[in-house]
Amino acid sequence: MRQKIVAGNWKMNKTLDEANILASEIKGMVADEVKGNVKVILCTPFPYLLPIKNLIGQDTRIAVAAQNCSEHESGAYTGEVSAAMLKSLGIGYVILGHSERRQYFGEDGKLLAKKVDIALKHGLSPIFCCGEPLEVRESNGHEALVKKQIEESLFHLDAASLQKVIVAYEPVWAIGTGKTATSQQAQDMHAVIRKHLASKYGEAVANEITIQYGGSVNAANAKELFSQPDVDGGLVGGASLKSREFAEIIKAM
Ligand code: G2H
Repeated sequence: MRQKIVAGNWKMNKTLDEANILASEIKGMVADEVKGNVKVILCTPFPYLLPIKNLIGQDTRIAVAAQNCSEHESGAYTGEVSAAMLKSLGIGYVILGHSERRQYFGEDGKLLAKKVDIALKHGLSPIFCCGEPLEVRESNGHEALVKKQIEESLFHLDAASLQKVIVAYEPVWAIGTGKTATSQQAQDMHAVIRKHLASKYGEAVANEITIQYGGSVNAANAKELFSQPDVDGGLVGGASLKSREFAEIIKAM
């Protein structure tokens, strides 16, 4: 059975004190709620990775993830954080290719392929984001664009490496806008992504890949989204900053 994942992408929010409170509330609330095959991942800003990881302790149902890493191994790259550094903290996951990184930091498919490689080299599982902007959806180019994003950054991997990748489909028009894709729109795209992965890696491999939906997931729409057969969880932004709502989303999984 596929791993289900509910990840909270905190983006650039919270002070350390606020982050500690949020993580301990989530830890307390989800303790009895997380079902057997569901993993909760807290994607925190870099400075909070270690404190939040320590706060979570031995609870294997909750993991901590970074929101980005450098494409370089090490060296004179002021302000950057390497995959090796993350691994040395005991971090197991890293978000790569979030649309905000693509949009504000000019990250493209070629660069993301390098980041995917270096993350995997150091034993991190990439949470690889893909998704189309509004004008592409409106001109019906969404399937082609998302397939291209996947080809550019993942299709060079062998099957064993791909199996370590989590895919997050996040339509850009639904991010932080309060506009969610309908559960049918999400399901349709997730099925397209899985089929595309199957065309390269075969159905058995594609069927094992976790595909999360992201874009204005909240306590009210999570159940309907997560009930879709190819939606294996959520990458949650704004609603993951409120412990009670995030716990409701986890319960909906
Ligand atoms: C999409 C999502 C989290 P939000 O960016 O990755 O954010 O739920 O606020 O739309």
